Amino acid sequence: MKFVPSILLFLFGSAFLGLWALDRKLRFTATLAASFYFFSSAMLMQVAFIPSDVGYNGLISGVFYATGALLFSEGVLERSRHHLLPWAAVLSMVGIVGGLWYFYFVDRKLIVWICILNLGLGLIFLQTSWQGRFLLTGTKRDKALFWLLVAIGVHFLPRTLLTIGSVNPMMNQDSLYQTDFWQMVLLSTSVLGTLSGLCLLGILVIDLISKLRRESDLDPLTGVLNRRGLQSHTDKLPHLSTYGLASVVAMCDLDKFKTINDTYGHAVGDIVLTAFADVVRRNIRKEDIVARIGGEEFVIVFKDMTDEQASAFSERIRKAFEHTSFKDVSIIEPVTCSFGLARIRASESFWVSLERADKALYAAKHSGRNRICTEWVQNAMS
Ligand code: GH3
Ligand code: MG
Ligand code: MG
Repeated sequence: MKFVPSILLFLFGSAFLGLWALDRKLRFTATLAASFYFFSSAMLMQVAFIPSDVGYNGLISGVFYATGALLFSEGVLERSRHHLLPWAAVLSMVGIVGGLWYFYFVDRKLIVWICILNLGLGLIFLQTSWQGRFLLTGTKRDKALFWLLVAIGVHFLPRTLLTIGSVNPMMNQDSLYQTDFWQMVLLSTSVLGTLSGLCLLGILVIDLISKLRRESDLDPLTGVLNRRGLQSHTDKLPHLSTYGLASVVAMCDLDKFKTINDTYGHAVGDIVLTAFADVVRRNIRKEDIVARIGGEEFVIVFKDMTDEQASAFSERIRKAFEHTSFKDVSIIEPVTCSFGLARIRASESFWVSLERADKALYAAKHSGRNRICTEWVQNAMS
């Protein structure tokens, strides 16, 4: 029975390691795995009396607890691309190890020894939550992580006070390890360890699922939305904005793209596609939507725009692309694109509006390419 907490913590460590194996880019899951392994080993040392010398047992398990707490904190911050302050980490480690050593080997004071370990660990978590207070402005998962850090940090304080009332200062470590009080400490640590592990694991699994969902909405070549992503974004599109304007959809197609592929190769074609997506991204607003829905076919949704504004934005993209030079490849003739624009009508689905934009694009292709045709003015401008 007494090994259950170590085993549970070990299993959580292995679960985090498994998550890391699934996605090596999530380095913080490896940090969290290491943290749980350190906690598990520290508990194992205490319940199995390894090493058997009480002073060294306390000292080494204390170092392991502190390392576990620092790795836990680093893992939580690393998830949001932040890091522990190095001086705070070094200071807490030196403070805890120095204190445990001094109050056992030099001036043996059991209560001070226990306070140093508990308060030291509590302070590591509280300092991390202070450093991670930006989590409070994040998602629900970020907030849950913040409060988890606070709860773990705060729980050490009453535990320390309780220790002072319950432990006889004259007692040595040997008899302390035999008391019901110590068993209670071990039990509460394992309950908290299990709850934290479950909470973290839940958060990380949801993180992973939402990352996969986001990635499945993106085109891997250009990084803009794919057809599926466009569908989910346009499902939420309001028909009329707060300004009373509707949105305009542009269907864009690269001109004579097959010739580029045939002359320079498919790899160069890919560079051109990526460059086009970059030009679009640079020339639209952040509320607009861009997606690649076919080989060299892109859709742009200009939100809340008048016909003239949408035409002007499209014209800006057309001109910018015409003058683009491509990274690491020399293409002799300018590569151009054509646009077909249609207004998104409240009475019809987005895809019907897109068909009308496609018709306008067809007109642009037939009237010479490298131009914009709109459903409202069927003649070309270039
Ligand atoms: P138009 O001006 O009439 O649009 O002529 P086009 O040659 O651009 O039109 P077409 O639709 O005949 O050619 C599209 C080409 O796009 C054919 C295909 O080889 C190429 N293509 C489709 N997907 C990709 C891709 O992912 N990468 C590259 N490099 N080429 C692609
Ligand atoms: Mg084309
Ligand atoms: Mg095409």
